[in-house]
Formats: sequence, structure tokens, C-alpha cells
Amino acid sequence: MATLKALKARQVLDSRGRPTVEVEAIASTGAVGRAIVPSGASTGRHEALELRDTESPRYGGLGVLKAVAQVTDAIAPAVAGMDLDDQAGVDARLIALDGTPNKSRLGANAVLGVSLAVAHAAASARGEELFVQLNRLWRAATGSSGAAIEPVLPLPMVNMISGGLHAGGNLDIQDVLIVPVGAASYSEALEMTVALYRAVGAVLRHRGFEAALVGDEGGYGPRLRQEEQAFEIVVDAMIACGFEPRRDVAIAVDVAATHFYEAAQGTYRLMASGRELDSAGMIDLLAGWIEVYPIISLEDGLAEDDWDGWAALTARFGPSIQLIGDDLFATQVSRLHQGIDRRAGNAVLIKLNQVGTLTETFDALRLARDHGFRAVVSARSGETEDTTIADLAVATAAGQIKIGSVARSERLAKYNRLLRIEEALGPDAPLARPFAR
Ligand code: 2PG
Ligand code: MG
Repeated sequence: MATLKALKARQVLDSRGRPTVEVEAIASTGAVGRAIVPSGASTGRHEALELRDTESPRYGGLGVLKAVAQVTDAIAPAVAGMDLDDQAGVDARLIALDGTPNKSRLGANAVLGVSLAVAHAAASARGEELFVQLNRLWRAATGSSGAAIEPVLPLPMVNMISGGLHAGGNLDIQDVLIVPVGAASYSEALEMTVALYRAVGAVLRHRGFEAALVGDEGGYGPRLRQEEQAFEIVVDAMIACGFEPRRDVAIAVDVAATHFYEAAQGTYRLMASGRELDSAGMIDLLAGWIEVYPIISLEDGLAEDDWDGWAALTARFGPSIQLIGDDLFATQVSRLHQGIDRRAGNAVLIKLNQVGTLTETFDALRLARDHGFRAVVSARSGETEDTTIADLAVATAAGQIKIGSVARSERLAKYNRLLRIEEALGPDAPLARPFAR
């Protein structure tokens, strides 16, 4: 049995050049596990708290040296000597040591760094791939020893055109993405996606837009005036590639509506297209898009606390369209429970740092699975070379993954990790089929 000998932590930089926490867990065997924590821009109100050095002038107050100190001074002595395979025990100790509902004492960035580094160290001490260790933990967490849960490659949901807080001042919605639903394997899905990404660039240039500008997640950031233009450009690109819209490739949208919702007036204000809508009006706008374009998935179509709107949206489109709660659920079991009870949404976005430990992430995934909610494991807009989410998606057979576009190496690191996992799983490595064709 390998135990945790020591923890090291340091401040490193993410894809936006902002500080973030890196943790190394050193096993009694000498094996080392390393993890780097990501960071969002369109963060929801219900997410766990990222500890930052707000009062320091260094890095404009975004430093994470306090969180780094929490790892070495507060957490390390509390978890030293623990069994590295006892992920649930380590995470329970982290949660108890923090003692707050949103990880605000230790910082979710400190806590998650440790939680993930421990999983990496456990895998490394066993000489196994991370997804194998995570699959073992997932089986234990779901109590499914008999009915084996085999690792499955996730279908990617890939950013083509970015707006919102990720691409400064063009569209109000955050991402127009594609899902290569017709792919037979993960590598084919990736190849189709790259062809489409290039084709979207060509269509943009052809229409006189600047295709060179890319957003935080590598999606193109042209100055479009209406959401509909973005959908048309993506459909044109599908046709240029010889793909049949909906059968081969479909559209997914992350509306990220929380960020243009004016809570005081109860209105959704889309600046680029000059629309001001109440909840019912926003649902009608989404309905218009769904009717005309090959959209199969909508994320955060409404704001994070617009529960009644969410219930109405789900009653209208629930069976036919995937309705993902990101800011709505914030990977929190308590929020997801509410969603299940109120019939709000039918899928959950899974972001490790919204909740802060691997075990709580498993809890959210298990609750989703037990209630027929789909799960999409997601990166953040601020990412790094860390590829843990690729292994997590495979290990838990989540079915879908959202990493960003096929540009910028913090995104490609994860797509490439999935290529390696596909190879490790063998020639018939299964690709998840969350959507019927
Ligand atoms: C989202 C994510 C990733 P952020 O809204 O789904 O695209 O963005 O990390 O900024 O919250
Ligand atoms: Mg989102």
C-alpha cells in the first residue's frame, strides 16, 4: 500500500497568463503525481471559491500564493501518511478541514489541486494509467462491482465560434459548438472536427470576417451581429465538408445566459442583436433557433437562478434536446437534486473546480446517472497542460467532453491525451453514443 509522504505546491500560470495552483503528491514509494487547477471566466455564483491574493499588487491581485500556503501549511500535515488509494478518505478530510460550504477557508483551488494530485500519485505508484485508477474509484463510488462500468471514450463537443466573456464584445452567447455525432471512433470524431474548424475559418474569410482572432478557448471570434449568423456559418462549413447536418454533425450552444441576465429587471439583454427579453421571450428565441438549425444541445439557455424558466424550457424541449445546466448546477449535488425535483434541465456540466474534490465530482456524476441526466465533463476557459479531465471522462463513461476548440495547446493536450487513451484501450475502443442518429 502506497501512502502519501509529502505535498509540494507552487504558483504556475494558466492559458490566460493568470496564476493558478500546481500540486505534487509524493508517494511513500517515491512515485509522484502532479495536477494543475483550471479557472473559469464565466463563473457561476454557486461555484466553490477560488482563493486569490486580492490584496496583493502582484499579478494584479490574481496571485494564488495564499492557496499554495494552504496546501503546504494546513493540508499537508492533515493528510500525510494516508493511503493514496483512499481517495474518498482524503477528500473527506479535506472537506472537514475546510469546514465551509464553498471551500472558502482553504480555497477550492488548493483543495482540488491536492485531491487530483493524490489520484495521480496513486496511479503512478501502481504503475497504471490515471483513467484506470479513476475507473477503480468510480466503480467503488457507484458500488457497481458486478455490473462492470467499462471505460468509454467521450464524444467531443467542440467550440467553433466564441462570444460572451470569452471573446470580448461580439456575440452575447458564449459558444457555438459542434458534435460529430456520426463519427465511428474518437479519432474519426477529432478528424471531422479539425476539417470543420478549417472550413468555418474559410467560410468566415469568404464572408469578409476576420478569422484570425480566436477566443479564450480557441474558437473564432468574428464580429457578428446576430447569433443566427454564427449558426449559418457553421452549417455552411458542414456542407462544404460534405457532412450532412444533424446526421453527421450537429450544433451545440453554450448560451451562458447568466451573464446577460439583469436580475433586478428579470430580463435577458443581448447587446449585439439589441434584444431585451423576459424568460418566456428568451425561451421563444431559443425555440426559433432549435426549429431552424440542427441544434441538439443547449447549455445555460437561461440564468443560474431562473428555476421557473428552466422548468418551462425543459417541459417544452426536454425529450428532444439536451438541456445542460452549468452555472445552474455548478457540479453541486444539492443544486442537481433541485434540478431533478423541479424537472429543470436533463444534463449536467461537470467541472471539477466548481465543487473542489474528485469525490464530490463522482457524487454529482452518480446522481446524474441515477436520474437519467446526461453528463458532459468540461474544461474551463482558463486551462493548462493538465489533462486530468480526459481520464475522468473516460473512467466514468460520462459520454461527452467539452474542452474548447482544436486550437491552443492547453486544449490540444486533452484531445491528444484522449488519442493516447484510445490507443491504450485497443483497436475497438468504444466511443460513447449519447445521441440517437
Ligand atoms: C463554460 C466554461 C467553459 P468558463 O461556461 O462552460 O466553456 O467557461 O470556464 O469561463 O466558465
Ligand atoms: Mg457554460
